[in-house]
Amino acid sequence: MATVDFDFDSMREAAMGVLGTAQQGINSFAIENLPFVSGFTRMCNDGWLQGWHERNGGNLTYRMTDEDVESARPFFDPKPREWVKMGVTGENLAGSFFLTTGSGKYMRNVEGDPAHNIGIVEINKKGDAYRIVWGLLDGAKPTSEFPSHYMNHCVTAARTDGANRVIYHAHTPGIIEMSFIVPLTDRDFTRRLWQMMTECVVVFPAGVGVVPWMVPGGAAIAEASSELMKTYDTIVWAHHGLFAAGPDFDTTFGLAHTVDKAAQLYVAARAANGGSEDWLNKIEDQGLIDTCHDFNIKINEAFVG
Ligand code: 2HA
Ligand code: ZN
Repeated sequence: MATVDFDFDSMREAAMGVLGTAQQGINSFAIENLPFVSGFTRMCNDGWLQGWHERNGGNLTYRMTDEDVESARPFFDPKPREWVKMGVTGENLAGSFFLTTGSGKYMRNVEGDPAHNIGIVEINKKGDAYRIVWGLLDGAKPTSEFPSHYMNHCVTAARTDGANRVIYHAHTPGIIEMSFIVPLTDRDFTRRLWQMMTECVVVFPAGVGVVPWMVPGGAAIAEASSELMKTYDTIVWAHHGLFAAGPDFDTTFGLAHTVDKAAQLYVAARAANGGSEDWLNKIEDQGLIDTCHDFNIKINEAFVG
């Protein structure tokens, strides 16, 4: 009788190889489909489509919930990378995990290749260093603005009882244009933005804070921004763009969108008016106050009257 010589060892190896590849396929498919990752990558692409992210401009961070961390943990590297000092300290978010865009990475590439362009970092117990636990492949690092993002997260989380989770930085053209022609004060920017479109005062009733031109990427601009984030969800960086804070991707993107649309309206209306701010018609302060009253929203009274 003829015998067939089965080589069970090599058959098992081949089967394990197929299973291993399938497992990896499922894993890499799944992390991109976790709701917090897909919401994040969609927002990166939305900003790109608005024209706010030329080259590597702009960055986004999201503070993960405990459930997000548990759902992502199976995908974490077997061995986390080195701890890296941030140059700033924020104790109230020590131990948190963030999803962040990468330094030098382009927003337009995030959706197509998350693992190379974004990553998850863990903050240490002192709140002064991070380490990468997933993504940012091939030596990539978190955004150069990570110190600003982290400090802004610390103050907005404290101010909202933990509700705030998203910090977004975009090179929004309207805000950059306004920096040239409006005094760089919170009041001057806020009043002009509120007056441009009826719902602005409802969307950002506290107004916007303004940081004068500063060198980006360091601890000094992080400290200046986070000081203003104690009061505002939107910070103008003169001649650079804006920072927006919010509890989720929709609210934060919507805030940045509303603020920059108002800024673009201001610049266009002023140009159409021959450069003058002497408007024929406008929303009066009483109109802003009445709108907030009817929407049951508290307006920042420092900026009306
Ligand atoms: O390039 O936007 O502010 C990333 C930035 C730095
Ligand atoms: Zn920037």
